[in-house]
Amino acid sequence: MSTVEVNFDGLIGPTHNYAGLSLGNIASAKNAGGTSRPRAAALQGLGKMRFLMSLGLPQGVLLPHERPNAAWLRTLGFSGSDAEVCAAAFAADPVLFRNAMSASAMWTANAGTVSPAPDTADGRVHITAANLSTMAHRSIEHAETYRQLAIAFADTRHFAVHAPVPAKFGDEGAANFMRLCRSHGEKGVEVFIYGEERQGHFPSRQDRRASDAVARLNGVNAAIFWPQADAAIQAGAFHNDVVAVANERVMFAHEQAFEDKEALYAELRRRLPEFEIVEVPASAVSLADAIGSYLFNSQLVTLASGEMALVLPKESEENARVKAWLDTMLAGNGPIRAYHFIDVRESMKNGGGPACLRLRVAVSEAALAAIDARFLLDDAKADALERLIERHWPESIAPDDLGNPALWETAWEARRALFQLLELA
Ligand code: SUG
Repeated sequence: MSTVEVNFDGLIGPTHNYAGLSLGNIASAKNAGGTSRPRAAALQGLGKMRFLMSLGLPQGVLLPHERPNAAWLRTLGFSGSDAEVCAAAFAADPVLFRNAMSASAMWTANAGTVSPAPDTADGRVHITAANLSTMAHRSIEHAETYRQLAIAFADTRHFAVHAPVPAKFGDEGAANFMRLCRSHGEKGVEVFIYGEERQGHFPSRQDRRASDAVARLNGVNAAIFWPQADAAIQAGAFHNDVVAVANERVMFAHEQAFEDKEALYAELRRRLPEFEIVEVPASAVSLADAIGSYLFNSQLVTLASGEMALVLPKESEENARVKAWLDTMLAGNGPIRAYHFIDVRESMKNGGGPACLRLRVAVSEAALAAIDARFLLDDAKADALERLIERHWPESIAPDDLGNPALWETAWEARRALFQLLELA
């Protein structure tokens, strides 16, 4: 039976804004205080999903979370109706309130870690929701993420969805995870990349113990745990997927992505003789260029022809050194045979490229059929979503708008309309 990989993209929510909440995320800091365009952002994200479908790949969608998050603010002692809770929180602590407005659930590479069936002890697909405990605005995602995953993957014949590991051990999900295998349907080696705290000015967000726990929860047969290079974290690679991506037997990575990279490559070769590394040297593309262009935060996909293609952000095309490297790569006879640039600029300005916006779930045909179809996309649903976004998503959000009750009502109403469209309670 054939196995396919479904990309579950996060639909970009109506409160998408630039509040600069993520220390260590250079784009988020640079664009803090700017005016966002939620409608354009959501349409860009949907455009990416449509593009992947046009490549012949199945596509899924996860939904924006309830924002502003009045339930969370209530746990912090604010009371009254949702609007009263938000008004009180905004008046008392506008910085705190910004966390309750973030649309960060769009970056579903951080929703959880997925171990496909061929890798796990019981032969089911295992998914552990990520706790995202390092950043306040992201730490409030896991409850709803877990609920959505539990609905989408409710069929326990094929799936097991696990609650996040406890908060002390920061886990950022698939953004720090790579799977190497001959093909999606074969047994893989799962590589868990963690950060080692070395007192740098930027935090590492993935705790080794969290990676260990996720591998145990998912029942992973073959796992490797490897430290992300501190140089990469301190240069702004707050997740491993900013400097590396893998697909089947191929890893596409920056030379400075990992500590002791030769040992990692040797271990991967030992476990998977077909392993192939496409490594970009710092002399061609510096870490700063890689992080500025998000070259590695691309989707590396296998097409029906068996060839691999990269789906990159437009920012990679606009960096002359990155573009030159990509052209040299294509002129050679490496495993990556095509590239496509797409516009997800609104998300990019918060440090979220094409790869951040999707969670990969490799499934057999039978498991695909068992996924709750409300979370799968086709052209008709994409058309309906587009109309919904055009109608309900705000055109722009300036920093001063965040405290405006009319914006809160618009966001809640947009979510109600979305849930109605998808027939979700
Ligand atoms: O966690 N940005 C996200 C970007 C996540 C990117 N994901 C992956 N690399 N997989 C983050 O830093 C910025 C939000 C703000 O500043 O308002 C933000 O949370």
